[in-house]
Amino acid sequence: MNKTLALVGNPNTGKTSIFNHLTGTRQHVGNWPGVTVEKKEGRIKTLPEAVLVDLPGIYSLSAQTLEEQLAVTYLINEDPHLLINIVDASNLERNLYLSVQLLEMGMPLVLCLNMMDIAEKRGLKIDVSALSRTLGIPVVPIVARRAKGDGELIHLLHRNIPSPPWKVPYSPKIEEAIRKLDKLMAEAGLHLRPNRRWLALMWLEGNRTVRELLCSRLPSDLIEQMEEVCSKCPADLDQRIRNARYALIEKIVREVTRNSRTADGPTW
Ligand code: GDP
Ligand code: K
Ligand code: MG
Repeated sequence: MNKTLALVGNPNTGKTSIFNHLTGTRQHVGNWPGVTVEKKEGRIKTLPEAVLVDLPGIYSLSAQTLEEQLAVTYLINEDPHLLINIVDASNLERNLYLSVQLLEMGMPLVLCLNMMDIAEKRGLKIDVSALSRTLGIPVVPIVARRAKGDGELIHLLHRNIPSPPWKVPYSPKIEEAIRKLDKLMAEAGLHLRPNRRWLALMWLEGNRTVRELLCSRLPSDLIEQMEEVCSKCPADLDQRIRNARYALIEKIVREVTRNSRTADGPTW
């Protein structure tokens, strides 16, 4: 059986560089359905049963841009076996926003810390094992431009990666809204691969792709009840959800990074 692996990350983090290293000439370039955004698929030499997909570059799963919509639709419908999240190590905080959303989605995930050469040049030290422990997933440092770290990544891809239970702590009001939405979806017998907590969050954030999906799967009276939950929430709800994620990310970044030039952060 084919195993699908998907490369996901912000634009210009090295996804296509890694894709090219891993697949060589064993690749096929087409378009995503209905649009002229390039879709690359390929096979990894030492993992012939796997199909590697290079997803469009995105900053979040909010489904505002075409690329985000394509990626979210892909993640929900194609149900890849493993996500390889390519992260720009020199821009950790911004990149981790997507990582946190992917962790909330609950799919098996490995994190590739790319651009380690740039991070080093800037004097940025990242405690890779601490980051791995905090996120609960494997983290591999690489330099895609020089094909450094490919071996460790391929080694990881042979392993069975579990999806860790992962939660961002939100305020009591948001948690209550999530609980209500979760209950409504559970009562309707909704079973989708992304967990209901993630679907609830995306609903609260006004994610268009998730909205279309749920509206097509659930009866209209239930959709009305789900809308009612939103209408009782503060108007800046999506901002509050973002802020909670960023607060957690800031804390993680403080704990796992140190700048040798400014000597801030922990020493190890
Ligand atoms: P994508 O947009 O995520 O597919 O990123 P690309 O693979 O197209 O890479 C974007 C740019 O970053 C290219 O110029 C790459 O050569 C460069 N790049 C990729 N990986 C590294 C790396 O580890 N270090 C450095 N310095 N540059 C890199
Ligand atoms: K690019
Ligand atoms: Mg690319």
